[in-house]
Amino acid sequence: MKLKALLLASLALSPLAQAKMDIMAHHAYARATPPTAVTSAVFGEFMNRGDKERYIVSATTDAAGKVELHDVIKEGEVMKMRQVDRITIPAKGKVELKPGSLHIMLFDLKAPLAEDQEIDVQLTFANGEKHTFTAPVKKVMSGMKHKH
Ligand SMILES: [Cu+2]
Repeated sequence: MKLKALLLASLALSPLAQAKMDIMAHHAYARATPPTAVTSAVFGEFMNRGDKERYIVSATTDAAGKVELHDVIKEGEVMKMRQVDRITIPAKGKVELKPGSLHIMLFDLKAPLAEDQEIDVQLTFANGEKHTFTAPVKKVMSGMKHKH
């Protein structure tokens, strides 16, 4: 009991540990792929409990050779993906990554993503901090065609 209290106290005193706890990933998942696909995407809800805006500037995963941050924009009647420099998580707020909107794009998959697998994804923030979360692989209803 005492040990736990001490541990909590030291966590609270460490600014890095404190800052890391500000970011939380919820309902994260990666899109299951057909056996021949080499691209996929990661979605989820990212919460920021801190009182400063935070910026995701890059992401990595062992599952993919290349990872980019993407958004989807409408050009006339056509939905197009484009790379973005950063994804902002508002202070005391959240950002939702979902099909047809912001997502973490995976290229050069080392193996197809099959349902019930899990992949670890590491985010890097503008301030240099990193945050790793686990994304189970799920089938995604194709609400839109995902084209490059
Ligand atoms: Cu994309």
